[in-house]
Amino acid sequence: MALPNKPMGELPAVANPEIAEHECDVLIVGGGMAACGTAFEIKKWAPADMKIILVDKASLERSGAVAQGLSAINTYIGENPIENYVKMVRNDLMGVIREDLVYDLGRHVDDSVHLFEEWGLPVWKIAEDGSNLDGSKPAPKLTEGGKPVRTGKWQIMINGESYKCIVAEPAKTALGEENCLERIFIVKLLLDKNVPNKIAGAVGFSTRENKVHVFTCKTMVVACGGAVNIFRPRSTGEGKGRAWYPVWNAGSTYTMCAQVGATLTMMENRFTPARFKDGYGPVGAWFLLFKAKVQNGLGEFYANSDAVKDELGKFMPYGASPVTPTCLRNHLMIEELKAGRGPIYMATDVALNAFLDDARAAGKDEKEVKKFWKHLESEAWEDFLDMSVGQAGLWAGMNIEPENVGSEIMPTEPYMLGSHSGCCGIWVSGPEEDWVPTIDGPRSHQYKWGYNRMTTVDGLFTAGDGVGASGHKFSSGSHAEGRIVAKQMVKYCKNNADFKPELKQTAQELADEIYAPVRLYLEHVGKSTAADVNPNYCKPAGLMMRLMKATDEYGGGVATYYMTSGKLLNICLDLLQMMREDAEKMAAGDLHELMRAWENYHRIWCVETHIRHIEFRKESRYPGFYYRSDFPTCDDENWKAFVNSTFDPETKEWKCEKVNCVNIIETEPWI
Ligand code: SFD
Ligand code: AMP
Repeated sequence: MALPNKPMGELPAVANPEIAEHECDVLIVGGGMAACGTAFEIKKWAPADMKIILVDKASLERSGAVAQGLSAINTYIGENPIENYVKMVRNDLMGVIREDLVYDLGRHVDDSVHLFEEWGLPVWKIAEDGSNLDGSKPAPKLTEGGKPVRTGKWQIMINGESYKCIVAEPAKTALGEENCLERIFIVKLLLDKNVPNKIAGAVGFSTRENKVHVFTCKTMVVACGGAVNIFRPRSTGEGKGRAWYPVWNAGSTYTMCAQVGATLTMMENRFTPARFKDGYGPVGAWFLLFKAKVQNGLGEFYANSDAVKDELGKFMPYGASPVTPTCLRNHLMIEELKAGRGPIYMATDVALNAFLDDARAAGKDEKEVKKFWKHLESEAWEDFLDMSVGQAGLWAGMNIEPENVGSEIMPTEPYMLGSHSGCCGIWVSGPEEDWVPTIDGPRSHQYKWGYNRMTTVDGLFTAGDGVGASGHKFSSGSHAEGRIVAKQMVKYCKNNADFKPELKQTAQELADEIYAPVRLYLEHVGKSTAADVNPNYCKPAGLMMRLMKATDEYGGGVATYYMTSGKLLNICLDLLQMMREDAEKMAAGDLHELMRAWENYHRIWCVETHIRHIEFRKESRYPGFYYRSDFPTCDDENWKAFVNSTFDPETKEWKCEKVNCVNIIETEPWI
């Protein structure tokens, strides 16, 4: 249950918080799309006496990436063969994906979309005469044969400002409000005291009262989204806080699972999205629905030139595919910018006027054309208003009329995620079915070990941004994956009915650890005149800037046009190592700052895995997302493979390894 917002200001932290202990069978960590999927689904399979708790850092109704809403559902298979979905994902992610996971997702995702519509999400439909009904006019549902407005082959348009509220409500209702604990930030996962490599609980703290929460459970799903603010954002100073992905997701999923020994995969992958400059507005609908093209500063539509074909030819076979992979589209843009032919515009003016010309050519009179234009204009604005309000504000503030001028687009700072157009994450078991390859060796090499979406740690599951090597799930796929996990966790619980989880540390020891930054602050705050400047501690805000400087300059951030090298990466790793040591000296005066402190720990860890993986992979697999100057090409002969890494919680050592990537779906023809 949500605690009310603070009356005024931040709540000062105290040295000795209250401690609450909770016992349950299933713990759902996170409250985003994936976690809501799990919460909604699980009661269908669980016996009535199975105790299930969900714990979210924020409030379910508006937490996670979908907080502001979305204007499209990017994965709806519909009339397409699932095999083609796998091919699209494989091509966009430069050949290296877990096809079993992607196929499995493809066969379940539409069911979640149908539920969203049933719960009240307006899906845009096409009328009998081919016109666009938006989401506001009566039309048959998708399950009744209603035809969605497709932007691309896989995406459908929605009126999605309230998307997250619509998805959260049935999740909460299914689980029971009393079982949804909100405003609790989970700091770390806890292994069982007696059985090696088995999950037994988690610990976190309330961001609304001085209270530490300790959970014991038989099984758990961690779905805390991706990692934001790990690189210096383009919006600094007065624009700080504006980012594309949700600022409050701090890499908790990857860090917390890695720390208990879960194998990670493809952590070298990142998503560097091209977005409308400064407002981070989405580009997909503009490219796909409005057929807008990119134009350089010289007014050239560079994307179809011969020079571009030659450039793409360097990245075969991916450069030759009918839909250029997202990273290579970025690469082309970066080449233009580096050659001084910036800025890059989304030619909104050309696209919108072409629609009007088409309407006139189709015999519409000027009154009809005007009406058509009004409709088109409102669709264009709604694309932003539904999911990126700041961009609409920026357009208004800059006097931008999209029909008269183009808008700048720009590759942003990098993000780590596994559900959008990226694929970093955790190595999980695929479905226990014959078509999924059986591979000998440790779990970190296998494709299946009993429970679909279970990590290499017993009882620990993940979904959404958490599952690696399986991108392009988006909001709908993340929800569907959460539902897959729900059923598996119930099965796991039943099969482990006798397991009595026991923690290694006492609740008091855990509380001491979580509140250490508060105690450091209270001990030393009086020793200088300003609470933020003190020889005995550092503050989270300063440490975050230090992290961003290191990754930006050495890890291939915007400062170097995403270029790095073995030499630079090793400098970055040294800096991160020192930062980890100094992070022990972070001090927190209030609960908000305590959250910032622990978010920083999560970010430092998570970005360290990213840098380690890029260093290990001796090639540039995703040109346009990052480059290695010492290995500038995409080398399929040696590196069409996963990079997996595992941290040993006992020895504290990291191991990186190359793991075979198996094709399950035929590789040709392209779709
Ligand atoms: O325009 C802790 N996404 C899009 N998906 C689509 O289907 N269509 C779009 O139009 C999409 N686009 C888009 C998207 C996202 C964003 C931010 C924008 C635009 C601006 C992607 C989806 O939103 C995304 O794939 C899913 O939401 C991923 O789901 P999931 O469950 O993996 O993550 P989440 O929803 O962010 O939820 C995370 C939850 O974890 C909580 N949390 N809880 C406890 N302890 C901790 N330590 C925690 N840390 C985090 C969060 O509060 C949250 O509840 S477009 O770009 O293409
Ligand atoms: P975006 O707004 O960039 O997040 O994209 C939304 C959806 O459209 C995702 O499924 C993207 O893969 C897809 N997309 C965006 N731009 C293009 C493009 N130029 N060509 C093909 N697909 C695109």
